[in-house]
Amino acid sequence: MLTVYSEDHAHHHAEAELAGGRMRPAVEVPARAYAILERARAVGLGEVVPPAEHGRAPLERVHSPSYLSFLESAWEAWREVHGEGDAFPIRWVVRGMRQQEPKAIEGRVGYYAGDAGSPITAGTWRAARASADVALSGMDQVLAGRGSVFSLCRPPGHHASRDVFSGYCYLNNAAVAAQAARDRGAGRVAIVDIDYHHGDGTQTVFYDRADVLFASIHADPAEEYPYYLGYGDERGAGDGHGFNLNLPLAAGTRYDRYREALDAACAAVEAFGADVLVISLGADTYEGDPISNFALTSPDFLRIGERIARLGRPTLFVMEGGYAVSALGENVVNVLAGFEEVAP
Ligand code: Q9C
Ligand code: ZN
Repeated sequence: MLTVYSEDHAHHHAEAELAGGRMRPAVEVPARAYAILERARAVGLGEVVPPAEHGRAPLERVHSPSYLSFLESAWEAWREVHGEGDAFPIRWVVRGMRQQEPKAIEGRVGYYAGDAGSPITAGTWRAARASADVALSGMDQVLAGRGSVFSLCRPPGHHASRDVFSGYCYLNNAAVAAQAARDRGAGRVAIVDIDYHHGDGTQTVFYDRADVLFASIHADPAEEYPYYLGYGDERGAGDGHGFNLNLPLAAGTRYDRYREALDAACAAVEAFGADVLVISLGADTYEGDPISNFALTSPDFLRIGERIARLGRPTLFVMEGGYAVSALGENVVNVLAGFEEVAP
């Protein structure tokens, strides 16, 4: 399988995140991407190529121009006030407040932030743009007729919506790639999100649309981040009604139960008749993940890849979460290798 990868991810390297009431070492770190790349090379997964620059236009199909301008300028504006160091929100726009971007950087950060665990660093914009280019270049290859491509994105994207950064995500790589496929003539695009966390950003982007199906298997948001979206009764709105499928699962979920949810997501993709499939590939469902509570084993990831391949669709894998760095390469590449066993 072709892998698209950019070294530029390393420009996003936060020292710490606010978690559990204190600053803790960041878990979304450059070593994640290096581990995946190393494993892909070790098992001979296939060629690794850099992305092509796609510019701002495909980003503006998903994100608002004002949000993109904010992301591009936020760290510099923060540095002018607070000096070197990562930017974090400390104030949010909540119920009853004016939904409008203020002038001060502290107010701007809080206006666009979904949490305080997603620092904006000096190189975040550069890395996030490269990550979106990795997804877009992968989609170029899929649309050109490659059956499957792996976009080794970092930072991840599925918690970012039109104008919100959150959950270590700044630009929604999977949504940008799915939209690009639609814009270039793919009739129906399905996104299946197998990250441990609900893809709230992706769901929000496509919630009122019938041309992009979003199906997600994730930890029950009543118990787990992102808490405020991802429940089973969210089926889509307006024209999009029936084109959103959430499959929340309990803490401790093992593969026997996970497989049933994956079958349900795959059945939805079949019924929808997807021309192109985008997989938001998180491996934080692994039993050893430091911030998650499912119990999938490394061999289970082979089964996931095999099941996805049986859908028989042109497929773009877009990397999302997964924080057990020592097992991350094996788990991610197992999904891709399992896929190739069925669909070489
Ligand atoms: N102390 C993705 O997997 N915070 N994002 C968890 C842990 C947010 C995960 C707190 C987790 C976001 C792409
Ligand atoms: Zn996740």
